[in-house]
Amino acid sequence: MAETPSSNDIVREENLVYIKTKVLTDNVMHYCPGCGHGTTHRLVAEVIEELGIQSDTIGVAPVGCSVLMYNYMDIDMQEAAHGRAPALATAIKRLLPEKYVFTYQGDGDLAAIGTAETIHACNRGEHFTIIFINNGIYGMTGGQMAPTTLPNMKTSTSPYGRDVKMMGNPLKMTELVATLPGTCFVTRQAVHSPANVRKAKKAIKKAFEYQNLKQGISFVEIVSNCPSGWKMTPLQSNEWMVENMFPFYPLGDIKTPEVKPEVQVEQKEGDVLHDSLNQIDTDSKQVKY
Ligand SMILES: Cc1ncc(C[n+]2csc(CCOP(=O)(O)OP(=O)(O)O)c2C)c(N)n1
Ligand code: SF4
Ligand SMILES: [Mg+2]
Repeated sequence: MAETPSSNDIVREENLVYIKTKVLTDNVMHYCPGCGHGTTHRLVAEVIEELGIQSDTIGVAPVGCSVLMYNYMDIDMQEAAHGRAPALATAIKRLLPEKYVFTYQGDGDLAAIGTAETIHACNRGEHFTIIFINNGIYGMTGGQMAPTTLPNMKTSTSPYGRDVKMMGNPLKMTELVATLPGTCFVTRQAVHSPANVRKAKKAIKKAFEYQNLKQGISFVEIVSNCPSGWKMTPLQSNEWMVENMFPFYPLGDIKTPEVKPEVQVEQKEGDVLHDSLNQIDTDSKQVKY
């Protein structure tokens, strides 16, 4: 009878299919099982590693479930007061324009308390990236209704469902910022399936690369789940998200930049970042407003 292989037979370099990026620390993330925050952190970290910008990137963490993001990313990060991340990122990018600067914000942070900061930073055309995690709820504080909560969606403060007559309509921040002249790349992605994870990573990478164009904010919404706040298993929450969130928040690019020859980055030999920037597909249709 053949011997059962031991773990030493299997755990070998040639059998490796995945290595955790060194831009993520070894700290165990506190997120609930199945939550999209963890996957999105990984994608941001992988993009930073692939672009070779670990020591040139400064992130701004929000208030919300991802408040401790700086514990998980091995890069310089700053914590902002609730909703104020775009204001802080503005200061950082203006003082250190050679750095890659991003904010990472939930929907309560970005679309409720930080609406003004978000809209004004996008309208001014600051040159940083916003990663926006839209799970339609205030996850951290117990699942209260957010501006992004869907019509009829039950939350702890709308237990009979969001009645739009009384509670107002959900706010589509991503479509809204796309109308502003200060945004250059606006896209909506998700991370619930391998195919979507790949697309989301590509979008995050482009968003970082577009900072070099100096044409304004690059804005990536990730439609995400909150299994705990939605009171579902991770699997149920992903199915619910596909059935209910995606029709209201459709995935795809909303605005892509026109790459003008005069702002194209000068190519340096062996420069991975600039190589990939100049390969960016600029044929995608630009939405005009
Ligand atoms: C000025 C202020 N108001 C309210 C709070 C309470 N608070 C902390 S996190 C949060 C909601 C976060 O929701 P979201 O941004 O959607 O992040 P999620 O937890 O869903 O990822 C609120 C209201 C606070 N910390 N500061
Ligand atoms: S409460 Fe929701 S958003 Fe927060 S970690 Fe848990 S699943 Fe994620
Ligand atoms: Mg939220």
